[in-house]
Amino acid sequence: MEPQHQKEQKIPESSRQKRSQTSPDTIPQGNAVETSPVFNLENFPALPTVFTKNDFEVLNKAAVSVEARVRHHKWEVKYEYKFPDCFKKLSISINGKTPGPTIVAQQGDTIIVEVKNSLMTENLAIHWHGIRQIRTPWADGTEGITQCPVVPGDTFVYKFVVDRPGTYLYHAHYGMQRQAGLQGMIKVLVPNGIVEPFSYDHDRNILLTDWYHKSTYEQAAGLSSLPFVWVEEPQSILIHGKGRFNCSAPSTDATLCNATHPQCTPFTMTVVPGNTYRLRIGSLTALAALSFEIEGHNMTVVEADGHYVEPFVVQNLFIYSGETYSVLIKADQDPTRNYWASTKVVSRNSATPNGLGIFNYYPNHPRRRPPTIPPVGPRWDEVAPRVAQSVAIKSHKDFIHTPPQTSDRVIVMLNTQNRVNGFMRWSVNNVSFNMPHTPYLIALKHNLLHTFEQTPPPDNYDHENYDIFNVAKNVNATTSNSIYRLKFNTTVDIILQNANTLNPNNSETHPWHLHGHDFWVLGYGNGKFNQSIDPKNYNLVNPIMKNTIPVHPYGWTALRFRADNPGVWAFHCHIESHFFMGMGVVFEEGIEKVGKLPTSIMGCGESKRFHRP
Ligand SMILES: [Cu+2]
Repeated sequence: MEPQHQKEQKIPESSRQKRSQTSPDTIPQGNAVETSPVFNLENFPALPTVFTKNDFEVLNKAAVSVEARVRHHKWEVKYEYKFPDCFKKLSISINGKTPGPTIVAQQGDTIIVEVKNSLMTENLAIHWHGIRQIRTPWADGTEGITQCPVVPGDTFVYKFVVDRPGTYLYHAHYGMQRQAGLQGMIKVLVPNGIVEPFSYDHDRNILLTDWYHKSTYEQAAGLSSLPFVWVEEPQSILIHGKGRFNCSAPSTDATLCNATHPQCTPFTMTVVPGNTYRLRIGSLTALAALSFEIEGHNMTVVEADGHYVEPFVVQNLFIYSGETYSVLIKADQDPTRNYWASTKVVSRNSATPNGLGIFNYYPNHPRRRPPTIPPVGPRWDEVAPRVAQSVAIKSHKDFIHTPPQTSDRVIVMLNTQNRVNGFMRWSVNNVSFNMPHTPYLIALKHNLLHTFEQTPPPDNYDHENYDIFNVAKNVNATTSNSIYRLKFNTTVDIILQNANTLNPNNSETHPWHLHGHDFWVLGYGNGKFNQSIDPKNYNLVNPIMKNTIPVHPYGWTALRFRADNPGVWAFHCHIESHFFMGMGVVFEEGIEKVGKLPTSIMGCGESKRFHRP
């Protein structure tokens, strides 16, 4: 593939065309300091697979200037008491904010985040979710995989390029720290002069999360105890950090709940009648799959995980942890009132109340209660509409990245709940993942192969004899920290195969997230995947590319990716407790092509001897 940057030419600021026919909000600078306005094209990473000929043509036609900037952020991460749903809880903040500040950048920019760990007694690592980290695999922020944890008092500098426009996320990737609040969004805008395949007047973003009142430690201890203590359902759903717990509910400690605390005023999105809003929605729930809707308004889905979608209209959007979407919403209803924004837990029979916010038509008062009862949302136990929405997401016709038509390797991954020495675990092909002490990236680059198990995990399960519709005959699994080593530049298919849990008649939804890549979504199916029949029905024409995908109850999901990004990459269930209990794998590809590792990622396990402070 030819490098695209040689075709680009710079145009002076004054003659540059308006960035878009619409007027997306300008980039707020906040604490971002642009330190270098000059872009060195030589440093711009090559873009394997996902930058198509079509993209080159679009770029060339527009004679776009990719005058990338360096955006410098200084973050202090600490614990603070917060009342996001009126209930007092120690929460992790970034520069005082939970969720953290939204990173706004333009395609091609270099992001530098200087993270100071002021958590006092806790390590941290921050993952940039959806950013592929091409040529910077050490900046992926996955503790135990790409780096050692950042110890209290230390400052760690993440530096990476955002090479593609779209909506992305960031969050802690250390223990179960994410759900304590260390999370936020990344918005990458198109270069000047590029017109997106849809138009809007304003660009907004919201992060959906679920919220527990118990601490992460209490939960982690329970999950790894005998007898097992489940985390249960979350107390609240938060819309961009705002929710509302019923302080007068029985057994609520009144001294910890303050219904009039200013932090738990409802989330409000103010709109001007007649205008169209691009709403970027991300989910970083710890457990919940969600449905999101704006009462009385349709939403047109236009982006998923940084890729343009062939537009389709929904009343409610199903969104799984780790996913992002952009929807267009037109403020075209009766402007004399406000409307509900509502999020509901689906896929689990949850007692968590719907998360409510206000879709406020200017000039009505932003907190004026809508005159209607909030929408009840879809049934939690109806799988078909969720599968239908997954299937509906196809690549926009002008932005198709045609997938390789064949693959070199097929890995079928049976998702099961198991026991290991009596402890509750989740497994892939009967292997439950354990994290090593020396991060794989360092271990592989420095040939410390004795630091993790070398027998690779299996590429399949006993699909002839395993009954996915019932509790397994043998519920025991093994643990391992071994990894899948992929031949560089090969095409790999992954089939996620769901099954029954340890409870009869129960199969859960698992959102799987791949680091370092986007994958093509080839198809979904019910029941057991049939390797000789089902691949014939793969969508090899216009599949969407994503980085996070659900496997639905008792179903399978097929995806394909190119192992073309040198590094070591996690692929795991994005439910915090499931990954904690072993539901993940690790891929290595092209380790010999990885550049010299920065010593800042070292200092733990056997990498102690490489660390020079
Ligand atoms: Cu899961």
